[in-house]
Amino acid sequence: MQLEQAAGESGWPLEILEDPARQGKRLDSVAEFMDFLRCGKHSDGEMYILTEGISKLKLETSLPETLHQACLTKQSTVEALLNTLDRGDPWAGELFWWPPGETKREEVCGVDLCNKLLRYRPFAETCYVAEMRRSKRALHGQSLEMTDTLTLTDVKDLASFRLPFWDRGHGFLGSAGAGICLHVDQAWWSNVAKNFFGNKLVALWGPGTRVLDTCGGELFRKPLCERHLAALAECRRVALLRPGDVACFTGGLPHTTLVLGSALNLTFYESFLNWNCDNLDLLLSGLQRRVDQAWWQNNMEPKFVETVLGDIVRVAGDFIEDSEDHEKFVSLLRTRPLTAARLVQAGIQERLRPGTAKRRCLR
Ligand SMILES: O=C(O)CCC(=O)C(=O)O
Ligand SMILES: [Fe+2]
Repeated sequence: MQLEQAAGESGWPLEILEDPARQGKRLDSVAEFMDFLRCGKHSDGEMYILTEGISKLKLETSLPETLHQACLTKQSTVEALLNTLDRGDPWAGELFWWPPGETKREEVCGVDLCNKLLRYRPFAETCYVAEMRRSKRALHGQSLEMTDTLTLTDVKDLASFRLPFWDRGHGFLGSAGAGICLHVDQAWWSNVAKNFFGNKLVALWGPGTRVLDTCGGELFRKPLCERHLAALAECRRVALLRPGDVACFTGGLPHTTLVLGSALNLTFYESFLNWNCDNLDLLLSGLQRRVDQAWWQNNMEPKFVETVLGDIVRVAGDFIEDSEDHEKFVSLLRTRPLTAARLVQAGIQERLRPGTAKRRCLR
């Protein structure tokens, strides 16, 4: 898809989509992209895109075969998934839809994804399936981790380095006019977006933006109102993800997406924290937010915070790289007052005491 067509279908101004100063940085090199994942600064709103990343990273066969086929052959999100779901292996996921002319989403209630899709089937409104995953965690084939991901291999398996936190993540499926409403993630970590099929616009705002106050929880779809146009005029990065692209940007800054074109769009996200202290600082500041805010800016529940911090502390404390960056990372983790208190609560602070970590070289 060309940018002219994307502008026409979305209502996002062509001059913004084409603006060289706002382009996500397109790369051809896997090594450069992996370097951005491993230690790049994401907290300032940078976005990198690996063109044809799915094939370059050899992820073409990482989807369940039924889902892969259904995305290529079915016209609608509901039919594609109903065709895919196996009743013996239930999947979970949120099912959102938008009443005509509305930018705020409604949700189909329930737990079982198949049941929600069956109830939604008679309706013709645009819908989006978010956070698609297995209902129960299972042993991962390659790593022997317990995970609810649906993908068979991830960028995580291909990386030659270890990161403080790396979740295999979830999938998003929708057709033209669906997408994720403007939000920041519940945890301000980084994301790697694997755009398997279809076209999707992504906009990302920079630090200090007030865009959540004016447009939080809204989908930027045609016809765009003045508020949305004004918001887009201030975005830091914008990208049209085409089939096979892989992108990396933080979920700790406001972002929104919109599916375009006639094909179904399927994107899987992995979430991670790398060794860059600015990204750790962003994640830790996000953990200080309240937990009673609207969904588009809410913090994660304390029990999840403890799991995430626990993972970070375990990796950062046990796996020592002899580098200044790593020293700084551990020291920031140890000394941030609020984090330190939560580490004590979770009973894991002693893992970060100087001198207790095993000294082991990463490379
Ligand atoms: O719609 C998408 O691809 C983005 C999903 C997303 O930002 C999220 O779930 O946090
Ligand atoms: Fe997000």
